[in-house]
Amino acid sequence: MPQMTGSDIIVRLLEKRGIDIAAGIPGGANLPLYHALSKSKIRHILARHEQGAGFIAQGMARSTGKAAVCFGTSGPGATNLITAIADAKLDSVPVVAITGQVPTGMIGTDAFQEVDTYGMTLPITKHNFLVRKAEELLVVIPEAFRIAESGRPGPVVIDVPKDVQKESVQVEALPDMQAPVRASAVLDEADISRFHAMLRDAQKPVLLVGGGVIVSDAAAQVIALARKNSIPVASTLMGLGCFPPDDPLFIGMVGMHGARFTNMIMEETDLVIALGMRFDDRATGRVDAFCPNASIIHVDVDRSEIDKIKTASLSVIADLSDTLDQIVPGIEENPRREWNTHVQSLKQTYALQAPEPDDPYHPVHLVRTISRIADANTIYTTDVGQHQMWAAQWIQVSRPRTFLTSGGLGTMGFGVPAAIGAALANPDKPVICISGDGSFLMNMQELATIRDHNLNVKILILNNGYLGLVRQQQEYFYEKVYHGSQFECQPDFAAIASGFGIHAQRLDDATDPADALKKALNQDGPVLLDIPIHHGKNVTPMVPPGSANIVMIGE
Ligand SMILES: Cc1ncc(C[n+]2csc(CCOP(=O)(O)OP(=O)(O)O)c2C)c(N)n1
Ligand SMILES: [Mg+2]
Repeated sequence: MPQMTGSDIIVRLLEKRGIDIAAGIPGGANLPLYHALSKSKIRHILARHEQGAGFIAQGMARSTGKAAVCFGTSGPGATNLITAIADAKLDSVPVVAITGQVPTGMIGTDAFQEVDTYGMTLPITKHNFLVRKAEELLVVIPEAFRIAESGRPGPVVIDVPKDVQKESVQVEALPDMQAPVRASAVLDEADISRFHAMLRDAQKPVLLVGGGVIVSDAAAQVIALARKNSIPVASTLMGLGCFPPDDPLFIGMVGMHGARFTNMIMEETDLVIALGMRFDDRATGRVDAFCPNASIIHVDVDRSEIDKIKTASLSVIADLSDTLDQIVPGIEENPRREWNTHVQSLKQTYALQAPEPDDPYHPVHLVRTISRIADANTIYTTDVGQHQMWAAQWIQVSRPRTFLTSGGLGTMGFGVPAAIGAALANPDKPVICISGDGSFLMNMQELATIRDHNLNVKILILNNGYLGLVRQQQEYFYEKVYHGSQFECQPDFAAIASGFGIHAQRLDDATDPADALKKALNQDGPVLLDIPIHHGKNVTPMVPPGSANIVMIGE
């Protein structure tokens, strides 16, 4: 019966769980854990800020679907992780954050670097633990992974006091790591018939897919359902990638920055089949005016989402992939000629407008060029702002888990570290981070991490000298008073990246951006391009916050 310390138990169980990469930063309160890690095969990625470590874990988790791990010390280490944890909660990402805590005897004394990590993370985690004894880790670590990955995934925090990390206990045998529990369900025959009947009776059905389709690996079933019954498919921001964008049935992203035709079709539809989506306000606009003519079938693994925002006529609380396996076989083939002809004509008349081709530095042209020339296996990450919305509108995302974006929390600073995580977990795939000049500055210290591991990450900054999405709202809704949204100093991003040892270039009028993009994407290793764009370009159309989606301004 070997003696093991709490730290050894953590590390051995992480290894048993198949964790081979984990990001973090050490400090006084997690040094015993780091000492144990030094003897492990787990590849430690030294981030330069714990928020970076949290988003690196997210990049791994979002691109693979498997829970990923990050570490932080007590106090500021834990507070720095908070934003990434909250972000994972809102986008249902399985992250296990292991934080150091002051020794148990000092908890509650305002000890050096003490914060109540458990209390602070209670509302932003799926579950959290404060471990009091080393032997508890034998239960807590497997539980944390099971919870993070089961049903609707989410972040779990394990706060481990320093004395617990050091405590030595007899361990008979390490526990098995349990597989995540799928919320599989055998559907009620009555529900299946009701689903079929509602679809049969509908004249203008639409499938509305969200991030849950990706989480549940249900893209293939969604495609089968849509094609069998010729149902147009709209997506939320988080659902992008689960339906092929070039399929005529695809009608794009709904909501605040959706195309006109998409929101118009949602206005007309008489049946919304909402799959793994939660009626977020950026998708619905004014809720009572969202799909005003439609009945709703809502399938979601999380009971608390049902009837939370929109009341469903039929709801199924179960894993989507499982549900569709039972629903699709009984779906009738139906060409729905009239509805689809109408949808196509709206699509033609009210599609997103690409600007005239005279300005190659127009952000829409740039994003379309990136999408056209990038390798088909590319994983994209974005930051938050106009560039994110142009990316969502114009990048042809054709596979699940290849468009990683901070949807629910909308966190500037997400893009670069998430790209690192994606690159670490997918060494065979190119990674492109589309960022903005504001967002980039929020986690650019992770350029050092990129350099450490020579990651194949291309960072493309659409540089408008502004907090552009804020500027756009001020232009439309705040009397064109641009208070606090214009940057006075224009950092030399290429010089900064070079300072980190990363190949970089600032494009200018003399450079053909398509050429420069091609060269950058074909180059081995990390590259940063600082791409000037005109500050006055807006993301259109736009639904004014709080308005019905049918009220769209801009082209
Ligand atoms: C951490 C954080 N702070 C503030 C905001 C509010 N916000 C949303 S978009 C945006 C502007 C982002 O600027 P930039 O990265 O340059 O992107 P752009 O809109 O110019 O493309 C701001 C400040 C946010 N989303 N996240
Ligand atoms: Mg900007």
